[in-house]
Amino acid sequence: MNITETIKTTCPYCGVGCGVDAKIQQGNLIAVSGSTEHPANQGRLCVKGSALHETVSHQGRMLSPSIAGQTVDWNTAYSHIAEKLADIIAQHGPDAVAMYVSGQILTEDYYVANKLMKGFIGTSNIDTNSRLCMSSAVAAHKRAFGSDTVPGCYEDLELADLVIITGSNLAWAHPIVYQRLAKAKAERPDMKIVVIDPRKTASCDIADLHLPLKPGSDGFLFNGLAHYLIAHQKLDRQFIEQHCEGFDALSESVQQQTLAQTAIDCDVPEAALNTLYQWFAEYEHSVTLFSQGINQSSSGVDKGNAIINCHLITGKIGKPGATPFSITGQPNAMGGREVGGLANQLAAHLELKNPESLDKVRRFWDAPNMVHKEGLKAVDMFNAVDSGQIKAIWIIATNPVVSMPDADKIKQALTKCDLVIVSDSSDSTDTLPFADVCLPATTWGEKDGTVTNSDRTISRQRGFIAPPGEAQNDWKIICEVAKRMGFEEAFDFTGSADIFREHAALSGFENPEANGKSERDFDISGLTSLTDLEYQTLEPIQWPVNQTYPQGRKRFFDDGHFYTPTNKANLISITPRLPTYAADCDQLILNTGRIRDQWHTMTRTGKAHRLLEHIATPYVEIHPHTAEKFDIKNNSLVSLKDRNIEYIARTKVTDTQRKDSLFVPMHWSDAFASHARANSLVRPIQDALSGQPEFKHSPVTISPLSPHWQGILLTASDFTPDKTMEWFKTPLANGTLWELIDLNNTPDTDWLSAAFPKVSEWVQLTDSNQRYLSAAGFIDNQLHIVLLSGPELPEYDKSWLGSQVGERFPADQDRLRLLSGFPADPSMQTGKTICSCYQVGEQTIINALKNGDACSVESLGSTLKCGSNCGSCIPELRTLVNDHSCDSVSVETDNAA
Ligand SMILES: Nc1nc2c(c(=O)[nH]1)N[C@H]1C(S)=C(S)[C@@H](COP(=O)(O)OP(=O)(O)OC[C@H]3O[C@@H](n4cnc5c(=O)[nH]c(N)nc54)[C@H](O)[C@@H]3O)O[C@H]1N2
Ligand SMILES: Nc1nc2c(c(=O)[nH]1)N[C@H]1C(S)=C(S)[C@@H](COP(=O)(O)OP(=O)(O)OC[C@H]3O[C@@H](n4cnc5c(=O)[nH]c(N)nc54)[C@H](O)[C@@H]3O)O[C@H]1N2
Ligand code: SF4
Ligand SMILES: [Mo]
Repeated sequence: MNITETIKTTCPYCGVGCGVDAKIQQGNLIAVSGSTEHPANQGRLCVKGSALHETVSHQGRMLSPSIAGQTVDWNTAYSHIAEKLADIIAQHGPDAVAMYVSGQILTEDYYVANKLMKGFIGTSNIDTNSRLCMSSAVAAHKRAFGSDTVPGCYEDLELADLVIITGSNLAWAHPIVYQRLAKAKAERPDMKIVVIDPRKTASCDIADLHLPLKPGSDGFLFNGLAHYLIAHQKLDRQFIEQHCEGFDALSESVQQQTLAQTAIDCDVPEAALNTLYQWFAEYEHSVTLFSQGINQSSSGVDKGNAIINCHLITGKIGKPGATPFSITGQPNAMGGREVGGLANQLAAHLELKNPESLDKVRRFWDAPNMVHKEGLKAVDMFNAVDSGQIKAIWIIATNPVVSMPDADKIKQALTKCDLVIVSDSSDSTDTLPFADVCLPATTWGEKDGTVTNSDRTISRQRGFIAPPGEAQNDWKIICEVAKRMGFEEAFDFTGSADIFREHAALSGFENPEANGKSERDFDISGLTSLTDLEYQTLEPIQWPVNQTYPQGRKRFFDDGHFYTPTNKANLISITPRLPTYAADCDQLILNTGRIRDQWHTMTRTGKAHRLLEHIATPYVEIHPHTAEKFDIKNNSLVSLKDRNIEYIARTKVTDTQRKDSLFVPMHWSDAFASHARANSLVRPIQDALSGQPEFKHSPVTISPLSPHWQGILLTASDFTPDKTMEWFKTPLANGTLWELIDLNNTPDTDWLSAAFPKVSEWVQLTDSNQRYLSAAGFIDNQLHIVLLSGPELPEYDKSWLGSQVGERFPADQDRLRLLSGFPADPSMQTGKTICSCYQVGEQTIINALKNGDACSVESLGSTLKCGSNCGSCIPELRTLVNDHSCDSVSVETDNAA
């Protein structure tokens, strides 16, 4: 009997926090769709979310605990860790122990990790990858509001008349929020959207104005806005007087930041800047959404405050359609903030620096070893591992060898460390080789708990697949170690519901509600007495949840009440400054970030072939002028260098990039390319206030590479490139595609037969100088390997050639056809995949547009289906429509998915 069951859960990728309906048949996840009743997505899913069922295979999963490479049972692993940690603490004190956790674990996992470290082991050396993500925004919120509160909600974007998107590529990084905004804009075309980003990104597709500002100059831009608002008297005087402090100092500090000066500082046209300022002054309903282009900066906190200042002095906060909006990246970045997962935070939005707060938590936990000072922030934490000050580090759900700045130093630090414990679901991250103890964790689809998204909505992730092998829940692993360290009672939780209740109770502990306000913003005391069943069936709800707001609260600060000692917001005067490194004649500035279909270090999205079709290999975006200056061509190989560290990828020459900077994706690891870990190049510069690294501005040099030969190799079997070769690897549905680059040796064929000893029949083509070589190898007539190579990367049809691996080729002429790289029938050529959901290629789309079969994004959707599922490719479809559509029809502006 095939019974299909639908389980309601939450997407494990970005901070939008979409509700997912998971269809289960006989214990297997067979399909996913967006939950129509979830407030974040209302039925939609982006391309990553809609490929979730393709990433849950047990292939590549870590299956059992191991110590020094030897498989052990859980009991041995727990006891080993507990004993080792106890030894280190006894000899060197609790600060010799550290945990480095992640915004991708559930609130319940996070809560027990923080409790163990800060109350029981007695060190604040627990930090999280959220340090790399939104710690600048957290610090800016606390300076301005006295608490780390996100004032608004997603609906505000739809209600606004002006949406400023700065330092965010919303279309690719928060696709469903972007689609909601695009729909609102389509329905109300008068609504204004402004994108502020040095690059012209896919998010500019719906923008009325794009300001390609000088990298890192946002502080000048928002101080310039404050100056404009003050000079033109476009202020909410009453709000300033009743609810803000520091106005005079702010006015004074922005005095020199005139429009003309700001245009120079930001290197943008004065008229464009004036338009933005006028709109902000004019539209009461304005939202400024910001993300990593603001946060990941040596002055990220100041930039956040410069943005918030503009909203406070105009009273554009706490009202429908009016708010500053720091959007979170990871699915549970917000939950991490609730439990106090950063080294300078305490649980439940209590202050680590405040002795009274510390005492509250100590009493609530009955903690024997309550901390009394802040711990080390991520970059400093790994420096302390490197210097030997930290002797044990437990890394949970993050891959720092790829994602931390100065990533080669992380390798070095971990190599020296006495005890490295890594809890991960994957069996092959770049960090795992440095672990002494490897712990297999359950992951999405297997674990139960809660996550909180960008607009404070708490949603349930539910488990519905049996974990593979011995994989165990993160909360359980932490609690078992804690119990063996002598803390049985405090960690004797029966399940995630039990932990959640304690977390909710702490949020309400000595947090009195008076006149409809709790003393602390984070208060979910209304959820303290959920039964297990109520927890199981918990519907999404926005915090706070207490007596005043039993059903949650959409907006904070609508009452002008802030969480500072005076209950007034602080206007923070900042001195804008450029990034630590500026471009000079030899150096360029390296900007890094995300692509549409990959998630971070690719341990999960790298498993879904569909998600590798949009962009399969790492690249360097470079402006045509810069390319010419350095004698670099499009799609050619280049080397980026800094401090003798090299990064190798192909170029995308494009005028969407500024002349002074380069962009590379952050995602590639040593598992997918020989030299394309962006963070090996990124310098560990931090914001002094938040400790957030400056990932967007590192100095590099660029030079073209001239390979002796290069090519593609498609194979059904395992293959390891020679150590002297450079390579990019792409898993395909029925094999693996390797791009091989030989910078040192001339081509020869011997290695090929040596690499594939089982291949019995070969066809081969080469020229008289042996500069070009194409070969195909067969086992029992079945295609096993194809190589196409030459001085340049050969052209070929990836989808077609990829689909031939494993097929039977008895006839010689068909075998030779393979070596051309293209199908005999040109109509079968599809080109690069644009729509991953329906696998529609660029060439197919261009043909349809040229033939007149479609003339708009909408008609492409009805003829080819592209763009009609998740909608993530709509910005690219629009570009193709603009470039190739038959002239007679104008381009429609409907952005709805
Ligand atoms: N597809 C996908 N989506 C994701 C993720 C993913 O890995 N893949 N990760 C999630 C996570 S954890 C996060 S934190 C978010 C991040 O989401 P975003 O912050 O939107 O992503 P990024 O691409 O890192 O950076 C955003 C933009 O900042 C711009 N920028 C660089 N320097 C400056 C500057 O000086 N000023 C301004 N104004 N802009 C600048 C970059 O050019 C880039 O386009 O994405 C989340 N969503
Ligand atoms: N150059 C550059 N670097 C960056 C950034 C940038 O913009 N530019 N952005 C930074 C930002 S914002 C972020 S958030 C980080 C992200 O960087 P990371 O956190 O390092 O990236 P992930 O690949 O998401 O790592 C998550 C790991 O957890 C594992 N995992 C998945 N589910 C579970 C689970 O339930 N339990 C356990 N124990 N493990 C699990 C996955 O297999 C994976 O190895 O990167 C940062 N680094
Ligand atoms: S926008 Fe996409 S990745 Fe983000 S939560 Fe929704 S479905 Fe998941
Ligand atoms: Mo992030």
